[in-house]
Amino acid sequence: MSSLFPALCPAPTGAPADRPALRFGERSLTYAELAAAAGATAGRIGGADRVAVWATPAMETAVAVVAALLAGVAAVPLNPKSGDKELAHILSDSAPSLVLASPGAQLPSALGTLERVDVDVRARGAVPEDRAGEGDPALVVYTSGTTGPPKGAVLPRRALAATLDALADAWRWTGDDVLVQGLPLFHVHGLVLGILGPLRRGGSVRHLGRFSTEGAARELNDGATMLFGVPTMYHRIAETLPADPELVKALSGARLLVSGSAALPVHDHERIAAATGRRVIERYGMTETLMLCSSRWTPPGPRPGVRADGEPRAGTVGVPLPGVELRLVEEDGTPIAALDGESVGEIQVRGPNLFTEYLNRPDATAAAFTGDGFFRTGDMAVRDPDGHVRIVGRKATDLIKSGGYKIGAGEIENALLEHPAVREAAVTGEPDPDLGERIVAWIVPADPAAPPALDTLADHVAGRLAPHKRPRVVRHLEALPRNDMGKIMKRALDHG
Ligand code: MCA
Ligand code: AMP
Repeated sequence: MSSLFPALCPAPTGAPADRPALRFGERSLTYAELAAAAGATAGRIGGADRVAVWATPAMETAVAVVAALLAGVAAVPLNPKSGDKELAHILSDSAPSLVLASPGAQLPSALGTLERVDVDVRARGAVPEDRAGEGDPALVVYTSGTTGPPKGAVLPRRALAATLDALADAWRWTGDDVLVQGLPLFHVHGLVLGILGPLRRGGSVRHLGRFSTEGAARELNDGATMLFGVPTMYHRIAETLPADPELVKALSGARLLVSGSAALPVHDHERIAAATGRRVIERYGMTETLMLCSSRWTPPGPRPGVRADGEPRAGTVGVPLPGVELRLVEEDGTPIAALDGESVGEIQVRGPNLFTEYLNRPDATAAAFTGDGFFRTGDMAVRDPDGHVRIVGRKATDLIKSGGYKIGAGEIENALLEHPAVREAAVTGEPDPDLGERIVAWIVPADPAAPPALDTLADHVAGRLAPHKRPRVVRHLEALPRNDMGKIMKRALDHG
């Protein structure tokens, strides 16, 4: 039996054979079909150390990752829109034995001579015996830091199981739930929570290919019970609700609406609650830690005697999930005991949900943990008297959250500096009603008479790194503000 996916066993141990597991557009797989298809692919990759997955928003990606997990092989999901520099880095760092892809997917030349295995979702094979240990790597997910190229967070199988079971407890998430989502499948939110989550519960997921308010409304009005999204998606929902009765009906009837990856603005939260009577549940996590906090879901309606602990409250991310040790610490490492809604400290966490290391980066791994094994999140928060965690900011101003993607200013600056029209570059984030933050490039042109245009720099960054890392605004300067040490003073850059 698969320890991660008991539902893939034949019934009665597993989910009913004909229960839908995955649906992407018109294509779907039942539990029996998924077990057979993933079993067949697992049989082709067994023995590999690590495999890359060309993570398009397609059925094959889900089957590929499940197959790797069944085979006990770590999977490295690749953003299919990665630019050449980013892709080259991830491939040389993670050194996969082969790449799993959808038949017909065009792979870039950066994948070079890597063996390609096409995933056949109609193939039939047996689920292999589960020989992997809970500490064995399940996924390597690349995440941006403030400087340099992205780092591969190695997530053990134990972390996946722990986080998904903790969420099941908090949300009463069961095999009866049908999730709809339109998230990318190369990050934790869309892949771990949004695909592996339903499969661990024996439930169903319908993936939209790409998010749209129409798609979410259609599925929620047709049997889906839960929606997962980033705040940008809920912002678009809030904007659309006043003119879309179908969307109002869809959200009003949903069991669970969950937002995460960045803070959901209170204004959007309140607009959705006012239009639908439903409160969006926020959960907080990181690639390295998986999920840390959430509001708890309780059935709607009067609940005399039920404590309000953990109920959704705009502006907070709820309470620590079962199994997660969470503390706030001051600059010097002193823990903050006060639940006063005022004392700000860095969130540090410990638990079975954590990653084990950054691949090939012992220095970065060591720096990320305290002596007593807590991971330093870099997020600053207060705790309310009832224990709710309220995130108030981040330690590093050089990390930007745009559309729910974490983006390091340093990697974009490095890419911009490789453009011949750029002499100096600094990157910041500024507030954006849709994206949360938008990327601003401050550029000292090589030739002041011919400063590079936004489109030129956006294409350059999209082609080198990834489209979501492209600047949305460019501002030209004669010089960057620097202190006596020559360090760029980003706070002096005027966002006016
Ligand atoms: C535009 N495009 C370009 C360029 N300009 N492509 C190349 N070069 C250019 N210069 C393309 C884009 O690729 C995209 O293509 C389309 O134009 C629109 O771009 P964009 O505006 O960026 O997209 P959007 O539709 O506005 O995207 C908003 C979004 C997206 C859907 C909310 O940001 C998104 O999916 N976010 C999810 C991020 C996420 O999952 N984060 C989780 C991280 P095309 O139309 O073909 O796509 S995990 C995490 O944070 C932790 C664990 C947690 O707590 O969850
Ligand atoms: P990533 O490294 O892409 O996994 O992003 C993790 C970061 O996203 C966290 O360190 C937080 O800064 C942010 N984040 C995730 N969920 C939330 C949330 N619900 N509210 C505020 N910030 C969040």
